[in-house]
Amino acid sequence: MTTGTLITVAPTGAESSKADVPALPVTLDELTLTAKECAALGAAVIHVHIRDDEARPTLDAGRLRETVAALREGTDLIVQLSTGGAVTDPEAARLAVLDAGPDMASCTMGTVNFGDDVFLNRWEFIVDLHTRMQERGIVPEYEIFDLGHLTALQRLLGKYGLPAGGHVHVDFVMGVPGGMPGTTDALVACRQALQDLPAGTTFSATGVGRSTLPVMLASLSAGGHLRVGMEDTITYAKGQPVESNMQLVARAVSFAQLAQRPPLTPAEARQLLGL
Ligand code: KMH
Ligand code: ZN
Repeated sequence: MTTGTLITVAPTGAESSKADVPALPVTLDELTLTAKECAALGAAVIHVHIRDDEARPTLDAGRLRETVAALREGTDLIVQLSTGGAVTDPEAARLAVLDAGPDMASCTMGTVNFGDDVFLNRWEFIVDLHTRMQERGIVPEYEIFDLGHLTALQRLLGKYGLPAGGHVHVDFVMGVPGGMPGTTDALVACRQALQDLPAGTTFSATGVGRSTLPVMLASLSAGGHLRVGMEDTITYAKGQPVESNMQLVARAVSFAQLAQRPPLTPAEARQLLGL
């Protein structure tokens, strides 16, 4: 059944530097302002990576708690912390992200080459993340960088049970050099594979770099949801840098409206995601 569109904004990520991308929100003030403006446009979820005083990626526990509190105070967005962090972050720090008590957290379903790096997600680590989120009532978003990650998710749910809230939501992260391509064919293959997951499983998709537009269009036409933001996209069109996360959210909202699947409110999104 086709519903409205869940729009997630991923405003910062861990890969771009502030020096290279000055519009990237890196301070708490920049992040909360971005969050408020994206919420006003139609975003319902914010996928959060934070930075330190030098704008480097960090998983500092105090900063994460402060960030969750500020986003809750300033917006009604669903706060999803990244447990992916940067490719250099150790597993213990990534697990400790859950201590900040977000509504949701990401859980990547396997190891993937990530440009010249490796984004390591061992099976035991995935199991730890999944079961700790179950215990704490944190709803996961399972990040799928490759088709086989969906098979790993099927195995995870079969062995360890459904996530907190009982609903399964996945995000196809497409077009990472080393992962699946950001194409309609790849998205359809992933959506087909959802038939082996619990009935009612929902998906979002994001296309990195130049796959942003094809993935957005494919996801909307296939009944999926959207993640957009400067974590994944820093070029709006050929030769035109992204000016702000709001520009990307506004484009996603207009595409969703064109598809007659308008943005879900945060309250509707909470219902969809089992929060
Ligand atoms: N920064 C990437 C290495 C996530 O947030 O869970 C991992 C990532 C996935 O962004
Ligand atoms: Zn992320």
